[in-house]
Amino acid sequence: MIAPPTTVDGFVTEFLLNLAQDRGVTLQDSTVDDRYLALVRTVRGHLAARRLETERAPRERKTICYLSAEYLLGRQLDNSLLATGLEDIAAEALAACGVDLDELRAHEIEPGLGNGGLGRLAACFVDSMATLGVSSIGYGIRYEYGIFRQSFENGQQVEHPDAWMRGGSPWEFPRPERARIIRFGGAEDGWAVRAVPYDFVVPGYRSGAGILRLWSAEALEPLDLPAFNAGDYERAVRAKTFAENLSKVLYPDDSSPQGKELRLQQQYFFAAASVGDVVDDLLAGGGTLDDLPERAIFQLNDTHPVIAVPELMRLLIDEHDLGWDTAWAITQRCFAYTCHTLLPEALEVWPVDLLRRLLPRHLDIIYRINEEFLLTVRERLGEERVAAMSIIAESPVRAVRMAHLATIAGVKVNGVAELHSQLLRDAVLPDFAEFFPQKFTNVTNGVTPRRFLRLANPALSALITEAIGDGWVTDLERLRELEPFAEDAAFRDAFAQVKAGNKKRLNDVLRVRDRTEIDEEHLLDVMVKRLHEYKRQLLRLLHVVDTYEGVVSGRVAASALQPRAVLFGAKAAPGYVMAKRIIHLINAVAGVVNDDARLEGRLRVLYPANYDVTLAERVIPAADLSEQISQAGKEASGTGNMKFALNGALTIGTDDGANVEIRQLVGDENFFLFGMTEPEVAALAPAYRPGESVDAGARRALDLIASGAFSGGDRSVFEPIVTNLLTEDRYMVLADYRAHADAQARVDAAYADPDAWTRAAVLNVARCGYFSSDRAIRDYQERVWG
Ligand code: 26Q
Repeated sequence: MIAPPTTVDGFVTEFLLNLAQDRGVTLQDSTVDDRYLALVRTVRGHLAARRLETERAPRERKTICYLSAEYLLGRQLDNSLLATGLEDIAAEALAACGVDLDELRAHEIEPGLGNGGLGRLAACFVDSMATLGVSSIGYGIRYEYGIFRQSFENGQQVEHPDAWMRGGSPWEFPRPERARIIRFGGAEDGWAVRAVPYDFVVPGYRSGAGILRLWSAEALEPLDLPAFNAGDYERAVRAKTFAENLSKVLYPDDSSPQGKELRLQQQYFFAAASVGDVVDDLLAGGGTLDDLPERAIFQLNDTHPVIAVPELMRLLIDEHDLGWDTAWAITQRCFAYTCHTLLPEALEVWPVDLLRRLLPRHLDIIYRINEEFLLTVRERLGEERVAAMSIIAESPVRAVRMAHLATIAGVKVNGVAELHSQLLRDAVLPDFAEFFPQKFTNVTNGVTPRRFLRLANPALSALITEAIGDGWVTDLERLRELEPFAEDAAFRDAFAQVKAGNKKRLNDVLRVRDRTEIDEEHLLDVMVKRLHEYKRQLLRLLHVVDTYEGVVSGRVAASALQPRAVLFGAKAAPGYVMAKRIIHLINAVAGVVNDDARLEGRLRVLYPANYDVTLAERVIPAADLSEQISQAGKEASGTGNMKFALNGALTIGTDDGANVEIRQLVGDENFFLFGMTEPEVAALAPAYRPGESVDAGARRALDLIASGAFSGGDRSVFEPIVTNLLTEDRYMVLADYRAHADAQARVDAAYADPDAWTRAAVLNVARCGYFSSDRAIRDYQERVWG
C-alpha cells in the first residue's frame, strides 16, 4: 500500500497534486471550494489507509452493527485532522502554500443527518467505537436533505431545505458494487428500489477506524425509455422520482411521530439494506447463519429500525429456508434495543392497515411472533395481562407497537440514564420488566471528548494537558487529576481567562453569522436544545420577562442586576404550532428587552437562528451557565448537559435525566438544583390547577406578555401561550416557577464571587469524566453486547 504523506513537504505535494488532478486548477487560479476539496482529498487518503489497515487486522468475534435513522455528524475536517494526527502538518503545509486553513474549515457544510440528541449520540458512539478498536459499522440513511435550516422572519421560524451535498460530498466513498434491491408490497402489487451504500470512514483517535454506511435510494431503471420516446416526459422519470424520494429528506420531528407512510418506507429501506448487507458479509466470509449471533449484533437506536426484526426472520425463512423456530432462535440473539423517551406520544406505532399494504409478509411475521409470545404471557401472567402486552394495539386504530416488538426480540433493553432506565422499568414497560427482568439495564449516555472538548475548546484542552498530560483525550476519567488544581489560584485565573477567550471566539462567529454579539463581561446563560414544551424554554423566558418587568416598573434598580446574556438556540418541528409560537415569543421578548435603555444593557436575550453542531462547538465552551430545566421525568437523559459541564459551565437544573448523575458527581454545592422531583410531579399531576396559585413573579410576566408589550400592543398573538399556561400547563412550568427564580437568584449570588465560581467550574470539569461516550461504549460491551 502507498502510505499517504506524513511530512509537511509530502502534504504540500499531495495537496497541489489533488488541486491539479482533481480540480484541474493551479493554486493561483483556485477558488476556496477548489482548495477545500483538494484538502479533503488529501486527508481522505489517510482515512482510506486507516480503514484498510483496520480491515486487515484479525477480526474480532463480534461486529457491532449500530442501526440508526439519524447521525448528526458535524463537520468532518477538524475531526479527521485530529484523529489522524495531521493537525500541525496540515496547518504548516497550507501556510507554506499561503492558504488560510480557517477559511477552508469555515467552508465545510456539516452533514446534519439528525434532529438532535439521538442523532448526535449515534455520531458520538461511532467515534468511540472506532477509538476503542471495537469492530463496528453504523448503518443509516443518506438523506439528500438533512435537518432544515432555520431562519427567522418577523421573529417566526422559517424552514429552508438543507442542501448539504450541494458541491459534492467529498468525505464519502461510494460503494455501488454493494448495492442491493429492496422490495415493498406483496406478490401482485410489489415494487422495488435500489439501495446504494456510501461509506464515511470514522477515524478513531490516533488509531482504529469504523465505517458509517449510509444508504441512498435509486430507481432500478433511471428512465422509462418507451414513455420518453412517446413524448411523455413526466411518466418517463416518474419511477425514478418516486424511488429517490425514499432518501430525499430527514423527517424533522423528534417526538410525536406522525405515522407517515414515507417514514415507514425509509425505516424499512435502511433496516432491510443493513440486515441484508450483514448477512451477505457473513456468508461471503465463509460463515453460516447459525454463526450470526456470535458474529453480529444489531443495536437498535430507538424503535426506528425495529422493522429489521421481521426482516431478518423473512430473510432466514423465505430466502435461506430455515424453519420458524431456528430462525426465531437466531433472531432473538441478534438484537438489542435502546429506548430514548418517556413521552407516551413518542412511542412509535404503525397502523396494521399501512403495514399490510407496504410489508404484508412482515405483518404476518409480526403476528406470529405476537401469537407465540402471548401464549407464554397467558401461561405465566394470566389472560388479564395479554392486551397490555400484545404487540398489537386495538385502539384508536389497530397498530403495531414497535417498542413491544423490540423488547420481545431484543437480548437487552436499555434506557439512557439511571432515572430513565428506572422509569422505563416502572412506568413505560412495567409488564415487560416483570416478564423479562434480566433484559432491562441502563447505559448512561456519554459524549465524545474529542469533538466536544479537545476540538471545541482548544484553550481549555491546552490548559488541562499542561496540568495533567493529554491522556484524558482517550481516558476522560483522568480529568479527576484536575481536582487539586481547583485550589490553585494561578490555575483558576488561567481557567477564567480561557472562558473569557472562548466568549471572544463565540463573538467572532456571532458577528458574522447573526450580526450580533454578547458582552464579554456578562454571565453567559445558555439554553440550547430542540424546542419542546417539556424542555420548558418558557420557564426560562418567564423569568427573563419577570426580571425585565421588575426594572421597567421601578421595583428593581437596573444597577442591581447581575449582567447576563441569555442565549437560546432551538429548532421546532415544522408542524408543532405551540413550539413555533414560543420561538416567536422568545424573539419578541429579545427585541423589546435588548432595545430598552432602562435595563442599562444588563440583560440581553440572544437567539441566533439555525443552532447546529457547528454553533454548539462555539457556544458550549463559552457558557457560564447551562440551563437543564425540563420537567422531572421527561428528559430521558440529555447530552448537552454533559457537554456544558465538561466545558466548565455550572448547571441550573431539575432532577431529571442525566442531570441527576451530573449532580451526584459534581456535588450539590457545585450545581443549582431546583424544582419538583419526578415522584412529586406524579403526585401533583391529578390535582394540578395551574391558574389557582400563580406565583407573583410569574403573574407579572404573564400579564406583561398578555398586555401585548412584546407584540406591538396586539394582545392576540401570544394569548394562546398565556391561556395554555394558566389552564393546562402540561409540564408544570408555573408550579416550578418560584423554585426556578430562586435558583436563578442563587446563581447571581454565586457569580458575584468570580473566584469561587471558577473553582466550582473547575470541579465540574474534573468530576465529569464519567460522561465520555468511551465509557458508555464499554458499558454496552459489558452489559449488552456480552
Ligand atoms: C419517529 C418516527 C417518525 C418520525 C420521527 C421520529 C423520531 C425522530 C427522532 C422520534 C424521536 C426522535 C429523536 C429523539 C431524541 O433525540 N431523543 C433524545 O435522545 C437523547 C439521546 O439518548 C436523550 O439524551 C434525550 O433525552 C432524548 O430526548
